[in-house]
Amino acid sequence: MTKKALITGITGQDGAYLAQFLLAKNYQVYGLVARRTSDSLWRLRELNIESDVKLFNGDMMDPASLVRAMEESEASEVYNLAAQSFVGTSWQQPSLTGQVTALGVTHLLEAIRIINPKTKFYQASSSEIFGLIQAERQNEKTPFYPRSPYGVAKLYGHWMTVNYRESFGLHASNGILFNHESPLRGIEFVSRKITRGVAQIKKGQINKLYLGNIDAKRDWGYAGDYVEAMWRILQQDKAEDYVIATGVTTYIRDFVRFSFAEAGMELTFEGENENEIAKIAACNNPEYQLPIGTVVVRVDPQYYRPTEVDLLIGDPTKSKTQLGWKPQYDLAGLVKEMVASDLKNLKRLS
Ligand code: NAP
Ligand code: G4F
Repeated sequence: MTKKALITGITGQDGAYLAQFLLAKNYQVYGLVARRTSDSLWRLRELNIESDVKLFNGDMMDPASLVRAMEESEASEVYNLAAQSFVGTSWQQPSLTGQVTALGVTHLLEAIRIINPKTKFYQASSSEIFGLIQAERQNEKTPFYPRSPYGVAKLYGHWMTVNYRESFGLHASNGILFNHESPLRGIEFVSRKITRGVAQIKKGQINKLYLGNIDAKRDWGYAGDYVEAMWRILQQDKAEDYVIATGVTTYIRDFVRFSFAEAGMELTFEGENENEIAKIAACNNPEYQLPIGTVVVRVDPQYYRPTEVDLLIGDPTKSKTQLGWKPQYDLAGLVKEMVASDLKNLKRLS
């Protein structure tokens, strides 16, 4: 019998890749889509799956719409990927972040209890809940210390998932995912801002890229690898929580360096913090007309956050041994694909 899955956040980076992955496994895929005045289906179109999924209008802040989506989809697996997911915005809209990213999880868990408590539930938890890290490498046993309203909201969703598993016996699991990127990443996140910036500089559309704290470190993987882990988590007999990460961490400044190098430009960094600039040190790509010494990156304190997560590095031992999951992409492969995509698709608006 065809399996049915409901994905909230299907229009986002992970939602689109997960829908593509499940369709390839012959699932019937349903998605919850919040009403927007601008086109939010571009990622589904990019992957050529827009007409293969069935979409319901709904919102994580509207519990009845979630009950209806559960009822109409008859899903046996629910992936809750919807969130106000940008950490920076969570200080400007902390209440909205709490409504969507935290309370939305409870609304969906309640919809599952009402319609079909046998439904398997995946919650998109986040390495942001480790925040001010309490262990050198973060795993499922590491204490949490979120550092942003987003991190706090995710921690609420995380614990509600655990609580509904323990209180009502739901098959409810958290995937504690570390940063994962792709050509479909939103342009506000630093990875895509950088790779798109490289393409814009090349085409002469901009001459400088302004960034915030480039001394932070992240454990970056490829989104396509991570959606497979989500599916594997729901195929387990017993619901549990899993860290999904590469186990490798990299400075933002090195992501910058690698991205420019991918396009044929070597950089040197000068100064510290707000005086920091990156200049072209060598340019082996004849398509670039920029002279050696041109400043292409400048640190702008407007992108600093009130509190920062300085370092994340996951320990994915449990997911490797229990789920048999391991990432296929390394950072070099990821950067290569993102830069190539941005050079090709610069006309695309997002
Ligand atoms: P994303 O691209 O920002 O996608 C977020 C999705 O949530 C979009 O489809 C968005 O719809 C939807 N959404 C926002 N507000 C909503 C609302 N009120 N009601 C219904 N839907 C709403 O995020 P992502 O990178 O794919 O991440 C997927 C999930 O994993 C998120 O929960 C994120 O917090 C979490 N996570 C991500 C990472 C990562 O590195 N990517 C790591 C750990 C955890 P619109 O398109 O219409 O705005
Ligand atoms: O790309 P970011 O905005 O991602 P962040 O804050 O790590 O959050 C992402 O990963 C989480 C998992 O750990 C997810 F839960 C969350 O939904 C999201 O997907 O920023 C990464 C780092 C930060 O330290 C930030 O301060 O890059 C630093 N950064 C430096 N300059 C910048 C910039 N971030 C952004 N967005 N823009 C800058 O100009």
